[in-house]
Amino acid sequence: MSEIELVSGPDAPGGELMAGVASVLGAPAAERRRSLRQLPQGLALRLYTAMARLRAFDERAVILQRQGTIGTYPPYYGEEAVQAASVLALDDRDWLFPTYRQNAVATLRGCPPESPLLLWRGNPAGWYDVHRYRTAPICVPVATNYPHAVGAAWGSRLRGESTVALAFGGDGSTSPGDFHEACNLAAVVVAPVIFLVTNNQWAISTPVQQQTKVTRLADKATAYGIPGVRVDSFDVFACYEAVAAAAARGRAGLGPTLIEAVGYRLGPHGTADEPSLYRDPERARLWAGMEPLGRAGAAMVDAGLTTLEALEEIRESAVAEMLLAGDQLEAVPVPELEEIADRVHLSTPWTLSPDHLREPSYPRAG
Ligand SMILES: Cc1ncc(C[n+]2csc(CCOP(=O)(O)OP(=O)(O)O)c2C)c(N)n1
Ligand SMILES: [Mg+2]
Repeated sequence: MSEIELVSGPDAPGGELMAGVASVLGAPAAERRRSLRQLPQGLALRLYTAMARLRAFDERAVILQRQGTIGTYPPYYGEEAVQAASVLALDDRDWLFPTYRQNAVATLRGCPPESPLLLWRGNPAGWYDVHRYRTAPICVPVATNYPHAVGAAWGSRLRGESTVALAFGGDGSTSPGDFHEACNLAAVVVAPVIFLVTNNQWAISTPVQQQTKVTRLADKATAYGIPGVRVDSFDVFACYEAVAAAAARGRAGLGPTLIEAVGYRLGPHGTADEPSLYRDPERARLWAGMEPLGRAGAAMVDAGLTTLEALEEIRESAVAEMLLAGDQLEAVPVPELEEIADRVHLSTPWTLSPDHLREPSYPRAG
């Protein structure tokens, strides 16, 4: 397995930012092999498969966006490890609160991939059953999903259940008040919640150094009296350990954990974004060596857990699944006008009534 290329600068792989973060794949070869061989039977392949499926979804979604089949799309290339590890380290009864960046996590719990794709197509048929998959609707307003997760976790504790809730977010999401209020409340009510912050160093075009004066986002946990841990976001095995430990804390009645998954946004913010306008493409190229699927696969083969051919088969079947999902989108009927507001209000206000929406004077695009 090739070693990660070291570049200078505090925000580079191998630089200050990554110093001391929990890592399995970054350990010396003998230790890394030992750790992988000690994993529960089949876990490495399950993690790899989940990452491969997320990767195939993401790649297909970008193609569908370019073809005009879906509208805008926020790619998560490079963040598959955090997402796959989170889902697999939790029980299926635990709640997930994704943002736009983790828009396909419900597919790892059986939700058809067409659902999130239809959502990006603007078709309400893409609203999956949140109770069935224990996955909240993807959240676009930054940080508002943190208090939602605290509510779900607190509620489960009050009912005497053992479920935990995990909310995803980014470096930028640690600035708004919702994040701080959620951390504080969760600590005070001992809510079994995990705040999983992926520090990809960018909030659209704002670098993390301009976002906050805290170098290690996990340090923000100190202000609320909760543990803050740091983990390599490109290392699916380290992410798995971190989430499993945080979930165990929550279930043991010890309350919330903040996990900072440290990495770099390898792609654009969204399909309408052009990062070369505001950051050095060379830097992204250097971080690309940390890409989690290839990195995990190489280490698994090196440890004798699997073969390159077996991994290729996993990737091919994930791609085939996604081709099928993408092909079905255009056949899904466009819903009736009134369905658009169906799940927004308990009772639909007159401003969104079918009669009003069909008024010739109603403002329309174009
Ligand atoms: C409350 C709110 N303010 C601003 C925006 C516009 N916006 C969308 S994504 C984003 C950046 C978020 O960055 P980060 O939290 O680091 O997550 P990432 O996109 O890197 O996953 C912003 C400012 C928004 N969606 N919601
Ligand atoms: Mg970010």
